[in-house]
Amino acid sequence: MSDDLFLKIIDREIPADIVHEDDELLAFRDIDPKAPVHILVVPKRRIPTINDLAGDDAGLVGRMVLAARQIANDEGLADDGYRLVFNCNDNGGQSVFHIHLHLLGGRQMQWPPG
Ligand code: DGP
Repeated sequence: MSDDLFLKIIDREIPADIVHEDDELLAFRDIDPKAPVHILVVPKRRIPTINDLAGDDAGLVGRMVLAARQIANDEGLADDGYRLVFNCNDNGGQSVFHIHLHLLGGRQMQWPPG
């Protein structure tokens, strides 16, 4: 069994509230939401951090953003706006080492982030 939490969700070993699935991506609601809508867009292939992306992962990352945009639209966030975030390593606040794009919306975001 993998120790990668998000692979366990992808493999349905751990339940999650899934909002989107396709051949290469899964999106599900964050267990500890930081906004009224907080969804994680995750590639099914494990890439630990943004530092580990290869040049030919550009298409994958683009499709993660496009999936997040579609989900934001489906969640009714498009007009008011939303935030997309990748955290990387300690200073970035990354806690799960399987890249994921946070989609946050439903409230006013602050800048700069804490
Ligand atoms: P990050 O800190 O950027 O690595 O974000 C990891 C996120 O993953 C964090 O917001 C909480 C979420 N998370 C952790 N464990 C679980 C889980 O078991 N299920 C779900 N749905 N989300 C989880």
